[in-house]
Amino acid sequence: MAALARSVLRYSARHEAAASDSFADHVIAGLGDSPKWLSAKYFYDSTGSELFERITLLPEYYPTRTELKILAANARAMSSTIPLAAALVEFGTGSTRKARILIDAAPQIAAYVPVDISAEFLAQEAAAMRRDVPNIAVLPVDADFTRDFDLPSQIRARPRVGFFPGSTIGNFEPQDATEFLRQAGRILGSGSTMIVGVDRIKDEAVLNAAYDDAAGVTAQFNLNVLRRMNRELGGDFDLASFRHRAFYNVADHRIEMHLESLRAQTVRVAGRSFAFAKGETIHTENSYKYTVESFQALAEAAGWRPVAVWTDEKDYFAVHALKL
Ligand code: AVJ
Repeated sequence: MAALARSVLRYSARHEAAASDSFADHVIAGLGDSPKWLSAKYFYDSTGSELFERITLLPEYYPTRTELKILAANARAMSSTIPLAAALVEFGTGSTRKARILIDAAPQIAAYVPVDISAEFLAQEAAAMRRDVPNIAVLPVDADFTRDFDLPSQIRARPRVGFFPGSTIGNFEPQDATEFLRQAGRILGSGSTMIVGVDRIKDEAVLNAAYDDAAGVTAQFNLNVLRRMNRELGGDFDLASFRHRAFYNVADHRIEMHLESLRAQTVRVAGRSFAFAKGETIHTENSYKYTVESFQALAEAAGWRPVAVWTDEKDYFAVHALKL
């Protein structure tokens, strides 16, 4: 499913330091902490991935359709930032839909390198791309894109273009986003290009609605992590005793998602008991928003030079081109 790629992000350095790679250890660390937290990467089991796909179609959830519009409207201009015989390296390929827009507009792209931790999903997407675009080399890399990985030897001599759409970068803490871009630069090498989709700071009401939709799909998406803990870790969360909360934190420029306990209760999961006060929350996600300038400053701090930015008519979303 499209969302698998997102599951490798470190959502906070502090949180990650406390938690190991296993879901059980993560839950024990996060629910044992005060305030309680869980990494947003655990949203994306198969139900969560399907719910995320439904989110992208909601009237209130503007990011996906806005970015697709920006890509389609500016694909030729984006193509002009891409060198001859380049390799397009996509970090955390969810669906290849966005990359296809670039590839269709940039016939000089000679190779496509989707990087994802889900080998099965990757093989599926690679096969579809080979079928539809037979003239480019499709070279999938089964790796965690937030860590160091090796590019396929076949593209050693090619200029590289990184592609990181979807505002997935917003799930990183800002200092981790800088570190990620620096790391991407190390992997792609000097002279390379990076195209990054970033959600923008905007009217609070628009942001709040996008993460608390009228149909309640985002609420289901958030609450699904409780269901997942019940199923995978023998939990006894009563989903009716928690509610979805999402709000824009103006000072920190981020949407926060929480699960709020509607009563005082003790829950068992992963072989432990966790007490909740009435009104206490589990912090389940941060989704950082940037101005064009604040993202360019972040990119510059990571060693990249902003060369172009494309936006929509409402200034909701930005696609940045960076050069190293
Ligand atoms: C996949 C991280 C880009 O932050 O907008 C959507 C995830 N969470 N609704 C976002 C999400 C709630 C999404 N990203």
